[in-house]
Amino acid sequence: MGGASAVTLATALLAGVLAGSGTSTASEPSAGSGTRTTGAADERGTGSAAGAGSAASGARVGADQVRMVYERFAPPRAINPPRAFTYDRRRVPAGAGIRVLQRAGDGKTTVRVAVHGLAPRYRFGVHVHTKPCGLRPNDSGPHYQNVKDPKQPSTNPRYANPRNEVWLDFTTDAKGNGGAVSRHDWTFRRGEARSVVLHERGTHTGPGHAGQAGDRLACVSVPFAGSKKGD
Ligand SMILES: [Cu+2]
Repeated sequence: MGGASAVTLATALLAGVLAGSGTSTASEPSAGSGTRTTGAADERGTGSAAGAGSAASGARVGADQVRMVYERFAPPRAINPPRAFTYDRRRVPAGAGIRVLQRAGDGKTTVRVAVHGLAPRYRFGVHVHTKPCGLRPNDSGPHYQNVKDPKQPSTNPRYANPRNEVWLDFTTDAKGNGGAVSRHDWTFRRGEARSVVLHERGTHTGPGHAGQAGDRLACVSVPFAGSKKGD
């Protein structure tokens, strides 16, 4: 199948974005140059591209489950809604791109996010949320927590911390590229991790407002693989 090679390519692309510097790799579709023709093949290569600039795929590589999503942000619209919403076109312009790659297996989860075309030199708070994106910024629900805080919304650092939640805060470079990676020794409960949300500032860690990061600027729906049964 083409899945494994597509995933390998995606990893290489992410590495290119994450490397960050002013030079974009030849294979990265649009991080630097503004042209996006060269990268078309990698999107199509998954065999499940849903249209220009939009792709999602799932695969198994060895014992690991892999999910990969690439989307371009678009403003909310009720008819034919996008999978990636921007609620703030100043900091997340329409047409900016986001790629999310998840690997899960052996009781561990790795999530990588890479973006291009966002506001330059800007600190975004970024987390995995429990519901898909929607027309309203809050549709994506609360943060995914491995151990759920009985008190919601959760602002207790015992629960709202980057070990119990998936935080992917990053600061964009001068070109608006950025990315982050998280690793956890647990896996998602199936169907309970559904999106990645970009917030207006880096994530707080102190008591009373831990996990908070200001307004939700943008959101991409991701059907994260989960191997753990729900509670
Ligand atoms: Cu969040």
